[in-house]
Amino acid sequence: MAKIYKNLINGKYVSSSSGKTYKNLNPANQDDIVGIFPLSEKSDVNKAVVAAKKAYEIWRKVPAPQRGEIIRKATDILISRKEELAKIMTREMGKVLKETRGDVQEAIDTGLYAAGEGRRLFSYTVPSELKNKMAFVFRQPIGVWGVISPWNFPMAIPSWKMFPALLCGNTVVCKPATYTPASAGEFVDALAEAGVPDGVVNIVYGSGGKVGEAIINHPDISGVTFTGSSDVGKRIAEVCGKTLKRCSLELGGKNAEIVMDDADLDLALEGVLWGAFGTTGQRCTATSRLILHQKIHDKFVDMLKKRTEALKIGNGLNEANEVGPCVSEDQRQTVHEYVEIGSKEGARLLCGGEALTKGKYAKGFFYKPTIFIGVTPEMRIAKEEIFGPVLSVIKVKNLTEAIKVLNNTRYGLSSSVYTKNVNSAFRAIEDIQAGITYINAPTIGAECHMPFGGVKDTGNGHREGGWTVYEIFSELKTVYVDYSGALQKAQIDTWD
Ligand code: UN1
Repeated sequence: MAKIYKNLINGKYVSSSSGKTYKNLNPANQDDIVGIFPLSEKSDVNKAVVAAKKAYEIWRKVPAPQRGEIIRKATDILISRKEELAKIMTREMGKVLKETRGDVQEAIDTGLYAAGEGRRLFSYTVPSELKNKMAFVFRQPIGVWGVISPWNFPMAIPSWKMFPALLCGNTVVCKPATYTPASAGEFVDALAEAGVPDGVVNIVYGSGGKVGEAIINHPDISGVTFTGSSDVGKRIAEVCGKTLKRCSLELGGKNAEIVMDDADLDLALEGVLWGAFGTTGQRCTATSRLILHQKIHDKFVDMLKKRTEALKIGNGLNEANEVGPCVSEDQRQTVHEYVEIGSKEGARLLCGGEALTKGKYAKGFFYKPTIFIGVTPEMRIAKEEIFGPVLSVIKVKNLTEAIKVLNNTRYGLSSSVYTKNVNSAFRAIEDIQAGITYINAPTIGAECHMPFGGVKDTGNGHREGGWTVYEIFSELKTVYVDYSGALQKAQIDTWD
């Protein structure tokens, strides 16, 4: 029997107002029903926002260390349920167990950091320009946040957003991706079980068109945090811009790995396999382009082909498999469309390029890991985000050209350079337009206590993760305390 999930509104588990539901199916096996979820509408969002607004008045007054303590308890619950949660996630999203364990672990790490942040939330105390006067700044919450999260990191990303938002004293209304509602649901359950007061965390399941739109347009939502495509991000920014809502966006990527002629090729090979085909290429940090120095190009391509063709594809619940399915038939079709585009553009298919539809693959959305060689920087497969197991290989003459090619996209999230030359490494660090640069490591694998985000169309300047995410979810209050007993005029009076 599939588990029946309900919206969590004001501490109560409730059906959608229409009573409608939808089934969440396993992308590796469409016979497996992961859960049944409410298909909600605007009226459900309205109820959740009323609850969150009311709860905000209580929650914002709870001292941050105590908010942190509840977050720590929720994290303990995630720790104790890690294996079970990873299995649910593999069933609903498709990525292999090793990776879904990592996803839950990322939520755990984020929770532990947030719990500790309850005793920090540092700000500034600075000298005043006048005598007998103190000046300091502290952090306050903002209000009710709409949290709209993607399907590729079904628990990690909701945790990146909700743990810090809550720690700062905000309340939230969360809409998880329709493909992966269970992981977010389990995450919210852990918070409820840990003792978050009613209404502080609400979850409303349903489509972006109905639930997402209702959230971003609601006048009592003070901020929206979204991870997903740049096109949807632009729409959200537009709506938030009209009412001056806070808005943090984590959007697309077209990340590249550069391999120089002096690189450790075996190491670079492991990096590109993991970066390009881990999570079936469905990460915003995925290695989608491989920029090879001409001297090692042919050798590296041979090495890569051999290993890529040997990757084990299949249901992620089987520990032997390395690459799971695409999340949906739509996603698989998008991948295939890009493969057709690449072929038409004149790139050469090195391997893959087709869906796996027979035998043990028949009930899922599997696609062969695919590599194009002979890609030129102007081709669409070199510039557009595909979000699937497709790697475009571009040959270059030197580092200058490699960096130029790497920067030739509207995105700028992650990047990677394999070289043993320290000068090349530092030049690349300085000149690559991306929020994250790895040296001798793949484009994926960001650690949750470090700032995460990108430049150009990858976002709107915010950084999740680490200490920087607390900037997103808090407002600064500047305070002057004048204890001189006299009127002192800044900029006019002097110290004597
Ligand atoms: C994403 O793909 O949206 O660095 C996030 C990584 C992960 C997070 C990816 N820790 O690949």
